Amino acid sequence: MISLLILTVLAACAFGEPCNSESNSELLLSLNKALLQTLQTQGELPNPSVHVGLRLSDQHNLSQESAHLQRLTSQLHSHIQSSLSQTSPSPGLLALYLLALKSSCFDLNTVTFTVRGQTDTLLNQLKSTMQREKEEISVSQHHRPSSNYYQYSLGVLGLCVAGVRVEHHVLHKLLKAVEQEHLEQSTDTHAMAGMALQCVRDSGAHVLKAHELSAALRKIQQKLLAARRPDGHIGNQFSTGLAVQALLAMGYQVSECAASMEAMRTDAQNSLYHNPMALSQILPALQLRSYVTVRTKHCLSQDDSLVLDPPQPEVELPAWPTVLVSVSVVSLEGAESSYSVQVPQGSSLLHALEQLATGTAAFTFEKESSLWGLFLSVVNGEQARQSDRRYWHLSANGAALTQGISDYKIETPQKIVIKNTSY
Ligand code: B12
Ligand SMILES: *[C@@H]1O[C@H](CO)[C@@H](O)[C@H](O)[C@H]1NC(C)=O
Repeated sequence: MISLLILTVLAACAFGEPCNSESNSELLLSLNKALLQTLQTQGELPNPSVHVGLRLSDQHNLSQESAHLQRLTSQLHSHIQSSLSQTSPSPGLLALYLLALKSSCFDLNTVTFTVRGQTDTLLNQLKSTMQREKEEISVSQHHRPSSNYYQYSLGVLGLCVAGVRVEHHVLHKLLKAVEQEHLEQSTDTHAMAGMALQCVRDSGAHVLKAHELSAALRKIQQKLLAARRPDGHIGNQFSTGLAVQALLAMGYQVSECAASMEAMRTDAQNSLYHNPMALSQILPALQLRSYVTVRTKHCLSQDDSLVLDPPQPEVELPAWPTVLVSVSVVSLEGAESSYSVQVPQGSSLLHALEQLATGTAAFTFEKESSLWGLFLSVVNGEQARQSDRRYWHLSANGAALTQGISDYKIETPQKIVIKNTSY
């Protein structure tokens, strides 16, 4: 007994103070400020996920949040408006927009789009997009929506937090997909599906489906718990936030000192979460909160104390030594082309690819912007298209990258493989 006690004390000393609430709140404050700071450097489009992250936080800067809300209802709104009249709209983006508005207690009934002379509310647009996605699942060979199950789940969550009863068949398709394991083998997707289904259950709108709902939720919880890694992450560093959010929403006890929470705090201390999307998904989890709470969010007596730190003076970086990066491109037919390039240590993969394209006529690439940053879409003139369920998969020394081309940094000599892959 005594030796056990000594061991425990020794272990606590060896790992430092494992869960210090004072330094935790300091870390939360700095992440909250970092997320607010991203509003300053946003690209052309305001990011609805960032808005949700800010709104679910304890501390606020209300004037900056309302200025951002304004940008969402003008710039993001017109972006979605034009996508509605051209391509099939992304249910995930519609839902994120809705979540952002709802998290600011904005009156959803006043939000409308006019497509080919027809005016309809955001809610109705999301409903009809989900109907189309539901039909796509029925007819598609692999039982998949035309977007993905992550977005399908976001769509269900969006309708649910808006207080709309999710159409029976739309819900049923998600329940079936969970049961028959048609969801992508992704922790993020299971987490989002879990939040969507938990929201539906909390809203009490589908009493007839209670059994199926419980079974699906149990299965998702099992999947999330099975994805826990020895280092505390659930899935990888960028899915842990959503996974913790989902577990919390499902009523699973996640304590302040849980391994998953410690893992995210360690990542944050190592400045891993500078991507605004990553920050926006992690921050609610670190405050033991989930997207499902948007459904019952009130905007009364809010804190208004968050002030940005003065900008840090730019530090002159020393000239880094260069490292050799070899890049192999594997085309659709399986043909491999290899190149190499020297870049300063710490360069992004994007920078390496740009250097390569400048020096090597045979290598070209194109990128598209998304909420996560730049997505590599075309290499050597070959497009890996989402409509064909293909993409350019990235790996370094045989391990899949967990970041995209603009975030991934080259620290050591390595072999990057860019492979046209189906999913
Ligand atoms: C579905 C999905 C994919 C699909 C997207 C196509 C589709 N229609 O299904 C595919 C399989 C193509 C994909 C690819 C990759 N993905 Co992905 N993906 C997701 C997932 C599960 C959902 C995205 C979504 O639909 N969001 C909803 C809509 C509304 O938001 P959106 O931003 O407009 O969505 C688009 C972009 O997110 C884009 N996209 C998807 N993944 C990535 C990754 C990066 C780095 C970028 C810039 C864009 C991007 O595709 C979405 C649909 O068009 C997220 C999970 C999450 N937590 O967000 C991971 C996620 C975004 N992906 C991730 C990664 C790492 C990748 C890859 C780099 C993996 C690799 N080793 O190659 C590649 C991208 C490589 C490239 N060519 O640039 C990470 C990003 C982490 C980070 N810090 O950047 C996430 C968070 C998963 C994770 N936990 O690791 N992905
Ligand atoms: C909100 O942020 C702005 C810009 O950093 C700052 O000037 C303002 O004082 C902040 N508001 C509050 C209430 O702290």
